[in-house]
Amino acid sequence: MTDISESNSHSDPAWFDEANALEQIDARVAQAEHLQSGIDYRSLLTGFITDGFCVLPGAIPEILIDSIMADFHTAAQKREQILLRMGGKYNHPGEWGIVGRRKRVIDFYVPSHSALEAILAKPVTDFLSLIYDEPPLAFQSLLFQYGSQQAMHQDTAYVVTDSPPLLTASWIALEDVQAGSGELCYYKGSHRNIEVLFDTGRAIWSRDIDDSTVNESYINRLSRACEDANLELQTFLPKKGDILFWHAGLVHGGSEITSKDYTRKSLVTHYCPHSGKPNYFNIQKETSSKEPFAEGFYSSRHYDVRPESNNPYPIYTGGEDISIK
Ligand SMILES: O=C(O)CCC(=O)C(=O)O
Ligand SMILES: [Fe+2]
Repeated sequence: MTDISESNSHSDPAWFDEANALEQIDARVAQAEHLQSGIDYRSLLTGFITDGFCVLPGAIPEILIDSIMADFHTAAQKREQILLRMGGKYNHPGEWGIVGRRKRVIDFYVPSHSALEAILAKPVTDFLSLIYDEPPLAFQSLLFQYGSQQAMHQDTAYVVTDSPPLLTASWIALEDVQAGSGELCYYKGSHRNIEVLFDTGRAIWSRDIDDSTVNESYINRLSRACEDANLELQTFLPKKGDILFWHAGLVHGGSEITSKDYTRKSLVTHYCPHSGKPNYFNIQKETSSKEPFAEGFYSSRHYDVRPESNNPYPIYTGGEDISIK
């Protein structure tokens, strides 16, 4: 069942990884049409290129976030429509009782229209279209109620597409995040020159091929590489509605939860260019589709989002047969 094309077919560097990327910003922003006013896209691109991430404050209106959270609470009563994941396993229909701690809701933008509006909000599609030179495809998301405490990693190790350097993610704060809640953390600048392979020699981890020691070794060597390069470990303490975008190579994770009652409500989404292909398109060929929404597109490994399917329930709730968190 595993079908991981490790061809990394896009061998040309993305424009934002070229040596003269910073010099390209002005022309690219000037050429872009209909960008939302009041947002400094030049600064965002500069941060993304230089640091591997950038922050867009107050990008998602409070009312939309409240609506996502209302959908989240309604969803608790409609367990069949929601897909949870915990400890590398899917959980469906979700046992909601302990959702708080380690569970995350997968692809909540399908059952929640408000979540879809947020992950393809205009500032998001504007920024990602500048990055991609075409509209983005949102293809996987995780909604967290508490900190993930996920080990440091680069997303390309687990989230597989045909164009690894073009993978991006957004992290939307669904509340003001407090220190101690298991904040998102990252090594600033780690998207450049930090490349650590698994002991297998591969750049991608596969749950059905590699055991957990392979993963642990990778995690340890990755953090060590960042420390050896004297990269600064930073944490993200956003306000509700702020968005952080990160580059495919940014080494990041969830810090330890030191105040166990603090929530850390957040929505993470992975994107590739609209013309790109998430790995699951090679496996679920019939049901994988790219649906337009606002100025972008979305797809899901877990739901059949084709309009003709009209099926609100997840269709794929199985085990971990490809690397895509
Ligand atoms: O939000 C976090 O703690 C990390 C999530 C993450 O790394 C991811 O979804 O790719
Ligand atoms: Fe990640």
